[in-house]
Amino acid sequence: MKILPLFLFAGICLFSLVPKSVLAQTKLGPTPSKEQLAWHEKEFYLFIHFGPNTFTDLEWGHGSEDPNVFNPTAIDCNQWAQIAKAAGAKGIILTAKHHDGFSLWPSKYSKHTVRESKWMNGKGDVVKLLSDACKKAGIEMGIYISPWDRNHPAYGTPAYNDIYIQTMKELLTGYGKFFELWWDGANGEGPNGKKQVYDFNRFQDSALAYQPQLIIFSDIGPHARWIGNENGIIGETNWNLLDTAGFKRGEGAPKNDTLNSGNFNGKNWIGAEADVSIRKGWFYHAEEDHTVKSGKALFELYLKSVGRGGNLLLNVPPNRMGLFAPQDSAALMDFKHIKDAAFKNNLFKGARIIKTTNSVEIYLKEPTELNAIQLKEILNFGQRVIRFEIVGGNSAKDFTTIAKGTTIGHKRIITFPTQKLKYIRIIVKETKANPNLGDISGYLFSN
Ligand code: FUL
Repeated sequence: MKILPLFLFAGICLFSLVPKSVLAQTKLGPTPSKEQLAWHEKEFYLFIHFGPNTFTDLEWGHGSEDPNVFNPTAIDCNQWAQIAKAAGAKGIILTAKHHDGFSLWPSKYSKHTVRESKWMNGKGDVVKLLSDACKKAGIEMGIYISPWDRNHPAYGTPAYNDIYIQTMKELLTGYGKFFELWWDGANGEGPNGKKQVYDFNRFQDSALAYQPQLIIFSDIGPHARWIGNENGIIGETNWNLLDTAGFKRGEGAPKNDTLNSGNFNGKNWIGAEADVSIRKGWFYHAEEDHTVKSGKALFELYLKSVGRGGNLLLNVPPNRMGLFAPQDSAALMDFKHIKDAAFKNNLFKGARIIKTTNSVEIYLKEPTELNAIQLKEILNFGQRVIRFEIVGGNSAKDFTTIAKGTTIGHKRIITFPTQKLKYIRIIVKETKANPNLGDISGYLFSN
């Protein structure tokens, strides 16, 4: 294959600014809000499952647990926030209330809370401790408030919808801004054996009235979506677009495959968020200490989530002391180390770059070993690229195909067997409209 014409703009660096041609463009299909654009930039944050289950070794508490079981002996939310920060996480989402209904803050609307426990003589508030710790560490906080409540006596009656709204109000008006509100789709039975008919429209309107900047996550957004699995793996094809009309959260949600890849022509911008636990369960269980994923495994997950245009929400559950366990902290630090090392040297730095409408050519000074290329799409005007190919070689004669892929989105990290390359060409083979590619960089990840 022949190299495209001359390097007209020899010496320019990678396009880090939005090019004029992009600014002049009009929107194509649904586009992200400014909050969603900021959310895409976050890429990686932690999830914290903590509550009575930590002490009873359950995953789904029954709601009838004695509140006194909740008694962390050395809780330190600063440790959580500092480790999150050190791991490169941009925030922490806390299970303020899981399905057992136990509130990690002294909610006025429940009798199953930290107030009823002997922890800190009933004066404790985990939401407050974590929100202070996140502010101190300079990371953001999000909140998981399970609509399913196996404790609340009103669950299963219309009154519960109002109670749920009041509960959200307490959290959304009492602790400063949260970046995300996490809605689980689970809808089981409550203490009276009844299931709740959730009024999600009112829940949504109320939550956004209290905190308009919130990104609300659920199977169908409205702002961020579940990816159809809890393994942290987003589809290789990943549209930030989803059709939600006629679908519900939980049962009645779009098919898992659809959630995993989005809809090609979806009517709403709803980015993918991959939730996965660092260990087997969502809550801490000592017998699962050996299941903690290695730093390398976490980096693989990063490539399959953030590297496929979504965000990674990694659950790290504190132990019964109320601390991240040493294994989990060590794995997080390994992950950070591997990730930093992987992206330390952008081998395309200083390269000549030529951009045409549908291709980008990278001309390196000398043949260079590479096994990863990172692409980005500027999303302000819509996600566009359908299919691309990466070709390259050492001379015009020996060009071969290095990788092929579908969709780019916020970030696409393509890995391939190590090759020595001097010329690389990214060709957009199919696109909905003029592609808006952002920075392109190349790396040699160590194996
Ligand atoms: C699920 C819940 O049922 C699990 O307990 C956990 O909270 C997970 C993140 O979402 O649907």
